[in-house]
Amino acid sequence: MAYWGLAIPAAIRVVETLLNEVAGRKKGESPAVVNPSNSSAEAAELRQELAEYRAQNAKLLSRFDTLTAEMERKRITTFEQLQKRDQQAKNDLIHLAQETKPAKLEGNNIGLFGLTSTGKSTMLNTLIGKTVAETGAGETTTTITPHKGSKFILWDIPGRNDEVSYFSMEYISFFKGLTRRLILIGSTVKENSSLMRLLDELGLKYTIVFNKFDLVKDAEQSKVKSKIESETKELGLKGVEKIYFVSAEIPDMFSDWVNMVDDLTNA
Ligand SMILES: Nc1nc2c(ncn2[C@@H]2O[C@H](COP(=O)(O)OP(=O)(O)O)[C@@H](O)[C@H]2O)c(=O)[nH]1
Ligand SMILES: [Mg+2]
Repeated sequence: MAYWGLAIPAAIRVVETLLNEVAGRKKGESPAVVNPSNSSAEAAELRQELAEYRAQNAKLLSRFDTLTAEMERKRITTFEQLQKRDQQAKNDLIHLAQETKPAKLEGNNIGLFGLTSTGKSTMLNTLIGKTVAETGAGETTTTITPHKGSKFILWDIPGRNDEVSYFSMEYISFFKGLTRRLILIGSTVKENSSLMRLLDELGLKYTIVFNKFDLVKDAEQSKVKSKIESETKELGLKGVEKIYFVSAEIPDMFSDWVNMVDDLTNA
């Protein structure tokens, strides 16, 4: 992991490692994100922090494990399915989530959520002002990665289609610890409403970002805006703070870009 400029604070690195371990475990990978053969002082400290975290939270972690094992058995992978098929498990999850403390993230930490190809990595590069994340067709980023800019730390959160990683103490703690949650969409609010409903239940606010607005014809733009706004109302979403219509590729094209950057800078 190579970083530039000011180093990523250790607390942030711990959270990054935890999240990627959970995601790996849910995919059936072995949890060796922290390479055991890496004997550097930094890696040793990280391993120690992780062990302490697990010891401190052992009880809550095991309650989460029991619940998610049950959900896996029932093949429940999204929050929407959970709401429809298992009210009891949903209530249990909300309960555990309430007991989960926000991750202690230093500074202004902003999460970029969105399905594959909605433009998370492109937006991150534009916001930071240099190419730090790989972009392109398909999912080029498979792990959660924090990138440090001068005003914020941006977290690229790959759009996995299975959200089972989200039903974990580590992820919920991370969601709670973020200063802003941006959910990028490509054409409809519905494409990611399951995540929005989960955040609603956690009492967390989020910002919807309609990216690639440059691809919408001039004559269609106001229609698309009203469609997205009415969709948000119809879905009954509670935590929507703002909706921005932007182009991460041509940021100067829409004034919402500057408004969004101001908002993020003052988070
Ligand atoms: N026209 C247009 N294309 C974009 C915009 N943002 C991203 N893209 C393109 O969409 C594709 C996916 O972008 P990427 O940032 O890799 O998406 P990610 O999977 O969400 O990280 C790339 O080919 C980008 O060049 C935008 O605002 N306008
Ligand atoms: Mg990406």
